[in-house]
Amino acid sequence: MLTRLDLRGTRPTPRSLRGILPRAAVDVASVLATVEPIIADVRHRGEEAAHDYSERFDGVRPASLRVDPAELARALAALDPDIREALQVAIERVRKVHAEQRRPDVTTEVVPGGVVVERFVPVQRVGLYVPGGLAMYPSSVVMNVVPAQEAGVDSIVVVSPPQKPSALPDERVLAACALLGVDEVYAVGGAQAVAVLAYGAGECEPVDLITGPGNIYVTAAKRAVRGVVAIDAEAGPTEIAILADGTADPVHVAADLISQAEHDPSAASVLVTTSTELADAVDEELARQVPVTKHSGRILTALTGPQSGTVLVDDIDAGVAVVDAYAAEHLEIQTRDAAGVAARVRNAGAIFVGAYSPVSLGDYCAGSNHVLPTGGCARHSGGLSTATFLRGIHVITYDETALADVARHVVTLAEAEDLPAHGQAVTARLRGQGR
Ligand code: HSO
Ligand code: ZN
Repeated sequence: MLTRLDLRGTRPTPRSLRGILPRAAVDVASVLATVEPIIADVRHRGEEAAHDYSERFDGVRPASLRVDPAELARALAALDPDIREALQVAIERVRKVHAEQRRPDVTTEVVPGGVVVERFVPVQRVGLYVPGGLAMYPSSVVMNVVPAQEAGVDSIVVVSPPQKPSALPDERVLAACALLGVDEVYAVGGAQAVAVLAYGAGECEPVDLITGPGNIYVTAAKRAVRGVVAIDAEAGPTEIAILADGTADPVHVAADLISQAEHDPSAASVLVTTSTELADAVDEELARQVPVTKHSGRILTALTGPQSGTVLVDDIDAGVAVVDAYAAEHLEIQTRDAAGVAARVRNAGAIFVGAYSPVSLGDYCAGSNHVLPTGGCARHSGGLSTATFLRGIHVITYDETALADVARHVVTLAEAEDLPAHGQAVTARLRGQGR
């Protein structure tokens, strides 16, 4: 079922690997021209424009942009008790991990009398995008809100597309907001939601940072407003790569490849293996499991698309080189000495180690975050964390002696850059001291 790329007997460089590995061609730039007028319109006409786009793209017109907090309470009261319990477990575990990511201030005495403190200060107001397209994502409410809360963000806003026929965001998304104590929720999705967050509209004041994944229009809109606000990352379709040897169980490998393909017809599932027997067995398993799973149509599209495939390698070292070049959003290691292999991987959004750590555990209840870099961005970025919502502010305090001791070096560097007034700002303080 999966297209096969046989790299055995070759020694591809990281650069050539980037060119030949399966990967979705996501062209965010190509939709910028579509989202820019939407953003401009919402910026100028505010709430009414947002409703117009909801009507056009979501097929419903919300009565108001802000969801009445009474609706949140109602959604929580109506939530299935099993879902509520599961969300509570997810929240507890995610909170446990993200609480430990808080960062104490760091004080460095550079010289006696010269101190630099790095103070970690939360962003004041953040907007969290929770998608609602092919699937509904109350779990993404947890993954965005908990790190923001643990960072100490004062003002947390959730936006999520209005659904038919209620014209409100999905019930479970509303309930998750209520469970987490978030009461500022707006019924808006797509590029228009990003515009509402960046510029403000109706009751919504502008935010300082927008996080959370969305479709290509949301991603393009985030790119368009970057600079006016900060964004976490540009999320593309979800990806799973599995590095496996002959010890892996093909039933599990197939199930995990299918699990992420379930998100989207353009999701990517990539198996990297040293074993042709495993590759064959996984193909057989896919042929058996896909037809009996609920969303078999989009799963089949994702698994047979050019973004998915099996890569055959000579040995685990070659496999590590392949997964490093691919830099998957989610990487599973299902090999002998999985922990040892995982320790050698440099590029991945999150690494799932051994037979009992499937990606879907991390999607919900491992305690780790599921908002992760896609499209190779794991080469330079990590996933959402408490640190995403913190800024390091350097606080510099030198006394007179400490300044005087380094003054001549400041003056020298200022003159080297032809910026003598920089030097004078130092010497003006030290005149008459014989220095
Ligand atoms: N795998 C998705 C997250 C998710 N899965 C939410 C299920 N619900 C991207 O990491
Ligand atoms: Zn998932």
